[in-house]
Amino acid sequence: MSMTEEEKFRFDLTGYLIRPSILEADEIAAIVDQIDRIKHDKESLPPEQRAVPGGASSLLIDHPKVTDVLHEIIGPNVRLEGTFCVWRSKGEWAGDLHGGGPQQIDPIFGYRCAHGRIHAGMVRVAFELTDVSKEDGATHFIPGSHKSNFPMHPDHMSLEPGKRSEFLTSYECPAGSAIFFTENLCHAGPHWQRDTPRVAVLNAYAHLATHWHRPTIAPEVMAALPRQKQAWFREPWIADFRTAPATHNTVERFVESAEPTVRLDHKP
Ligand SMILES: O=C(O)CCC(=O)C(=O)O
Ligand SMILES: [Fe+2]
Repeated sequence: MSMTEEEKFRFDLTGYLIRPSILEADEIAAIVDQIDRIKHDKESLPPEQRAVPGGASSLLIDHPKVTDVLHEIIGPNVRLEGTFCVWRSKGEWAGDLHGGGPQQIDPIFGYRCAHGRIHAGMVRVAFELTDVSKEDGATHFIPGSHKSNFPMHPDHMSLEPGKRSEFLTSYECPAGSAIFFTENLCHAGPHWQRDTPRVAVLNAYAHLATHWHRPTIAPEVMAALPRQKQAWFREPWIADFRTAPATHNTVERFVESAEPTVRLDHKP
């Protein structure tokens, strides 16, 4: 299932896109259980499942209904370069509005569309693992701000009730939905409003040639992933010119090699 023309139009116009209900009920339950244990009872999990993207959540690395969108809006060569999970209780939040405007997160991670193709530098995918309503306080967006020609105006940067931009919006979706957004879109993770927690996994994908987040995945988590999933964390390079013709850093080449993923032994 590739991206429809309507989905492309929508993503380009607004900077985000929802694919509802891409996960099955048993998949959702397994990932929710894993995140519950990660946050509240880590020791009950084997070491390789004590963080995303290990264990049940590894399903999300390369879910086909996500990868086909990424290949359309980033390009054929994509890496997964950062991931985290949330168990957000009422009143907790991730932060203020950020991104948006002409400067973009950095030009190399910028949002472009040329000759009918979208080239988004960095794309976040939020996997919502509970039903979400617009009032709950999931990720909020200023639609269109990813290609705004003027810097974000202070009048549109508040999350305070009564002071919010008329353009600020969020989404409603069933559990198991994926929300894609370019990191250049002005967005925020506001205070969670619901009595039951927001349970979600947020992955950041980027072009194979770039690297924004320093890798922080635990080596034991990475080592336990199948080679095909490890390939999403391969080193950020395109071509090796020591061979003729040049060797390209494809998934197939990585899978057949004994090469490690990106270095993971950094201390903060
Ligand atoms: O937690 C959220 O809802 C948004 C977090 C955020 O800013 C991001 O994922 O880039
Ligand atoms: Fe963000």
